Amino acid sequence: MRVTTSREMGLADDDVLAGILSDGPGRVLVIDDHPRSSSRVMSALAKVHDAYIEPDPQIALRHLAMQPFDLLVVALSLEGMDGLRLCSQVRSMDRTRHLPILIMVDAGDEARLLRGLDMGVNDYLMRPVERHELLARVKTQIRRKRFSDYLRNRLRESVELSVSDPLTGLHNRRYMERHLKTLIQDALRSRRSLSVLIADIDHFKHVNDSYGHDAGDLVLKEFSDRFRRYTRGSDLACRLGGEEFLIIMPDTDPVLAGHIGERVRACVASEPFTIGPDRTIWVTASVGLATWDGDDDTAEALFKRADNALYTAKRQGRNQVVS
Ligand code: GH3
Ligand code: MG
Ligand code: MG
Ligand code: MG
Repeated sequence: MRVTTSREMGLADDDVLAGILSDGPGRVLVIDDHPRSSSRVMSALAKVHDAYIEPDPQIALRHLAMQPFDLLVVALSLEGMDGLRLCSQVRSMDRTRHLPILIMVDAGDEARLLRGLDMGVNDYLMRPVERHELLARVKTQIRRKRFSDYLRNRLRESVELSVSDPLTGLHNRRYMERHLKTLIQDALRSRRSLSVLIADIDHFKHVNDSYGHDAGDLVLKEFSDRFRRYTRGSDLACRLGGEEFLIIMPDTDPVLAGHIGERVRACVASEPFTIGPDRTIWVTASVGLATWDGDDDTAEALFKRADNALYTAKRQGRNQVVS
C-alpha cells in the first residue's frame, strides 16, 4: 500500500502544522470541587500545561464563553451542577462546540460514564486519577483538537477560495452559477422581474499592452470596487472572468436595469483609474442588459441576450449601454 505523505498533501511547509505536532503546552480548564482530587490533578497538569481550576460550574461556563481553551477536564460529581449537564451545555455553546472534554468518574458511577460517552464526551479517567495516565490522555486530546481545528480552518479557507475571485474579492462564476437557480426560482414564484447586467472593459488588452499586466490588475481591482457600489443588497455581483463582470438583479425591470447600467457605465468613464503614484488612465466599459422574459425563458437564453446586447454595444462604438 502506498502512503500519502503530508508533503504530498501540501501540508509540510505549513508552520501551523509544525506547531500542532510539537505538543506545546495547552490551556486546560479543570472543573472540580473536590479539594484533594483537584489539587492532585492540578499539580500534575501545571508542570506541563497552562492549567486553571474552577470549582464553581457556573463561573466555569462563563470562563469558557469568554476565553479560548484546548481542553476541559470535568469531575462528573459536582455540587453545583450535574457534570453531564455541564458537558451538554458546553457542547451547545458555539465557542466550545468542538472543545474536547475529559471526564473524571468515581468508581460506582459507570452508568453516568456511559451516558457521558454517549453524549460525545471525548475520554474519561477513573478516580483517583493516576498522574501519567492523566498526562497521556490530556496530550492526546489536545493534539487531536489542534489537528481538527487546523483541518476545519483549511476547509473553511478552501470553501471561501472556491467561491470568490482572489484578485477582486468579488464572487466568482462558480458561486454565481450555484445561486442563479434560486434567484430565478424566487423571481418565478414572486412573479417579479429579474435582470442581468454584463459589463466588459473596453480595449482592456490595450491597457495591459501599454502599461503592463500589473497596471491591468489595478484597473480590475478599482473597477470592481466601483462596480460593487452600484449593486444593492439583493443583487449578486461576480467577476465572470477576465475583464467581464456580471450583476444579477432581482426585482428589476428593464427601465430600472437601464438606469443601473448607465450608472455602471458612468462610474467607469467619469473618473480616471490610478495605476501608480501620480499615474492615472482613462478607461471605459460597455454594458449589455437583458430581463427575464416569463416562464418559458431559460437562464442560458437570458445570459445569451445580455451577451448579444454587450456585443452590440461594442460594435456600436463601446462606452455605452445596450438592452
Ligand atoms: P473589447 O473592447 O472588445 O472588450 O476589447 P478587449 O481588449 O477588452 O478584449 P479582449 O477579450 O481582446 O482582451 C481582454 C484582455 O484581458 C486579454 C487578457 O490578457 C486580459 N486579462 C484577462 N484577465 C486578466 C487579469 O486577471 N489581469 C490582467 N491584467 N489582464 C487580464
Ligand atoms: Mg473581448
Ligand atoms: Mg474587453
Ligand atoms: Mg471580454
